[in-house]
Amino acid sequence: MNSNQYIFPKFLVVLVLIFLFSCESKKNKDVEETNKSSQVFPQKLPKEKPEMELSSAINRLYNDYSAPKPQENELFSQFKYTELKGFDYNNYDGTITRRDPSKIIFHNGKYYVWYTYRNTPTPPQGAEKSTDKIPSSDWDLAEIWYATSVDGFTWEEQGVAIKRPEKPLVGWRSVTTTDILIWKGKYYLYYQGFMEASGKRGDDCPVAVSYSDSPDGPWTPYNKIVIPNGPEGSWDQYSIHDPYPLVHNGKIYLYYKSDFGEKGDWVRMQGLATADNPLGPFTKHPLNPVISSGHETSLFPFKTGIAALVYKDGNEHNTIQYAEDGVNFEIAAISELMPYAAAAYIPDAFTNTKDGRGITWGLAHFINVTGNWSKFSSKLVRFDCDLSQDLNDPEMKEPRVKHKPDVYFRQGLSKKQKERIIKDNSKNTEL
Ligand code: AAL
Repeated sequence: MNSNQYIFPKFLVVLVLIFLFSCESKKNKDVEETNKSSQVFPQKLPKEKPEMELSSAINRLYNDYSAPKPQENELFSQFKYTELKGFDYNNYDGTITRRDPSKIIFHNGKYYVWYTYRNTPTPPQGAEKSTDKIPSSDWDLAEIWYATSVDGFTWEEQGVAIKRPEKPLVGWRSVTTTDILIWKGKYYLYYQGFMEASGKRGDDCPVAVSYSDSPDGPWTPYNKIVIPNGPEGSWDQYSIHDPYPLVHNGKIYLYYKSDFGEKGDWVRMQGLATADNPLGPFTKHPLNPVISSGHETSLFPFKTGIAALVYKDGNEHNTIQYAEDGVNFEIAAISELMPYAAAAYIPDAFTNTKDGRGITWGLAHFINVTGNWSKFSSKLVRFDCDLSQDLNDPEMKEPRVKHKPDVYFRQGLSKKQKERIIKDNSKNTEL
């Protein structure tokens, strides 16, 4: 037989083998597909994503959350609240307010917190009635005060940190809603610097900064706008609120909120501005806004990324979010009764950590404490949670917040809603 005759049968054998193999692998694939589609979701919730066809909800369960159960989701927590001792509010008559606390730092054996402090002869009266003595809003004609504590429950008010400067310096009308940065051993307080009474057009202001060698001051004002409002027509054209600095990737990551849209129907979202120097220049991130919801958003380093407490406004209110890059945030957990203006004690807020340990407590505020709009004032409170790699508190990981019936009944129908229901009933005709 010549060599060609040898090649031909070999070639044929190879062809047959390829054919048989492809049939076998198709059969296996078909079997696998059949198995996948015929598999039923198991009785014991798998810890890892199962190899089977899954609905979008179950895909999301394994793709979006750190664990398929909230009890094991390290970015889920309940929030517990405690009254603070050491602050007087004139019986909540509306003349004294403390609100929008800063992150908490620990220095020389004491916790420090800074906050908006208003002490005016009257409660807020709205922009039209406001004067240089009468506040337009709860945070108008305010200063930045501070307090210290050895246990985080009882506080000793130390007095003013940042006064309102003389007109026309930034913040002459009101300095509010501050947050702290520690950078290369110096202390920086960023705050909203109002140049007119809040509410005239909107809650319009830029951000200013003062600095000190000690958390007890004295504080030197930079007396320039450090985070400017955006250009005409941009989302952050009018307000740069809630300045919130962290250190991440070796830079200052200053998150902030802006109110935009129409008065009375504000949209609120969060932006990011970064800098290598606390006094700027700050560069706003090209993807701003980076969080679609939230208000006074609190953030903290978590593992290699940044986590955010997002509540109050927007589609994604009542969520805890996470961004590996500190920019592209995804929902990591859903919670309720989240702290307003949460300002946590974050030991690694400024350490440029690559393994953020998370948070277990901080201060927040309750606004309009009495519910009487003619006596509007706010108070500082403490919250506790378990959003920490170093704590395992199962009570905090219980998804059900147990409310007594009166909590539900207090969310009763309004007069308008009752009238609508009565009207709807009258439309029913006898069948
Ligand atoms: C707060 C913050 C800012 C706003 C006002 C006072 O919750 O968002 O500080 O300007 O409300």
